[in-house]
Amino acid sequence: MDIFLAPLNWFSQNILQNPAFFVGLLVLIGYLLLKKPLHEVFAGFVKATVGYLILNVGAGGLVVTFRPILVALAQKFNLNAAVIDPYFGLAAANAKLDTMGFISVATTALLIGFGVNILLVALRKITKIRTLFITGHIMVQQAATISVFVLLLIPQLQNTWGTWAVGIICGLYWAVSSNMTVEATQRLTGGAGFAIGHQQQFAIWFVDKVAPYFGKKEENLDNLKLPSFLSIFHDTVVASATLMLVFFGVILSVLGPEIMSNTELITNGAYNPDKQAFFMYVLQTSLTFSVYLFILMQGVRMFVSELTNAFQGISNKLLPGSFPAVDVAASYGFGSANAVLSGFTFGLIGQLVTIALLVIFKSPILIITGFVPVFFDNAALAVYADKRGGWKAAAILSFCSGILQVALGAIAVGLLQLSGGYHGNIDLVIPWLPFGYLFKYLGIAGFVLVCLFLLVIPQLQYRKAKDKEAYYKGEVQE
Ligand code: ASC
Repeated sequence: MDIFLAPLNWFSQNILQNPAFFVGLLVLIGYLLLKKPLHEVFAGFVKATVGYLILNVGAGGLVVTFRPILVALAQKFNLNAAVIDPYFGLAAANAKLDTMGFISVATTALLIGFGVNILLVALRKITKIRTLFITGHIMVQQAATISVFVLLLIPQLQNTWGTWAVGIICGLYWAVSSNMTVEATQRLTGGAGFAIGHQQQFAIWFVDKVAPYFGKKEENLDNLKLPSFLSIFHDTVVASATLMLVFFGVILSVLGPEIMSNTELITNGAYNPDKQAFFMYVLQTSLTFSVYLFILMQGVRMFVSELTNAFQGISNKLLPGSFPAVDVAASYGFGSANAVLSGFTFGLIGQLVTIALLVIFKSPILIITGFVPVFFDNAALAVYADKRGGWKAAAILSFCSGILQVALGAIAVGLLQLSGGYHGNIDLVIPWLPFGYLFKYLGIAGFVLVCLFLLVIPQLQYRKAKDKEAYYKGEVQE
């Protein structure tokens, strides 16, 4: 058994859970299949891997710098609350699985899920699935949260079958949800040949469908007529720096030098009173947001263009008609320049209003804004919404998403009896919260029902497509 398991575990740890190398490997294989000269294969591998590593620097910088600041707010006001953020969610889910005696389920389920996804693509003539979810760090987080959903809420599965059940449902969710983003993403990117495999695929599908009802696509953020002095905000660096100066400027000033110099709390970029004036520290930290955002977009550009070209090799020869489902940040460069920031802003307002309501109505479970969902989810939803329904759709839909993330996040914390945090990304409340209730009240029947529901979705997508050839090619059909 070990002979099979050892290479699989090696692959899982070194490649699958490290998407930079996974994407690099896909580019390498893709270019080899396209019979490119070896030096071009090598260059493609390097550019894709380095591009993804740059994306990691940007996304990682944003996450490690700004997450602790939001969490410190809770400390300052003595709030004992759950942080809705996938990294906190991962810790909370692992703690839960540990007390239940199932800590190793998620890693095995990850591999099973990936296998299920490949199988579903291979059988695409029957399953209608076109997408392979390759965002490993997200799969790790989701496998842990989904393990809690399945094992806690369906006690009959608290045995070896449970690992298979978690793996199967993870694989189904990865394949089906990313498949739902093909049309929206192709429309957004003008046919760049990738889909989204992250934490908001159901929401992207939904936003793409409803955005036209909220406004006109011509009235998008790029076309927004701003008075001449405000037009400087069409530049992402200027806009993000100014917004963050106001937003984090206020937060950092409220937190004050004492908390910000506590290195246990502020693990990255803590304030050092001996080296800098506090005002300058606030200025620098706020502007750092623009730095990381800029880096992130740069990395995305690099790896997306390589992956898009190389994946043609894979989708022509290896897994015909397949699309890679990648990190949602890949979509940011294709929208209006300021959609990302407007999604973050309106999502944040939605979250803060809802948190205030939880406090006012004395909810037994309080929620703290987590950086990852409020930024990455809502930014993406605004990018897609703006493309289809202009700035009004972007604002309204990201605001609604902020409300749902908090309100339903609180319910999920209660349902899963988690302490300290919940995953919090929009897909992990809808559809996962309703899935959870089906598990809880119908047990194994609920599990089967959810699997069938997931299997039916691509069938409906296929049935709706007027041109079946175009469906497999991911061509946009109006
Ligand atoms: C997540 C998560 C991250 C970011 C990153 C965005 O959900 O866990 O680290 O979003 O993937 O590019």
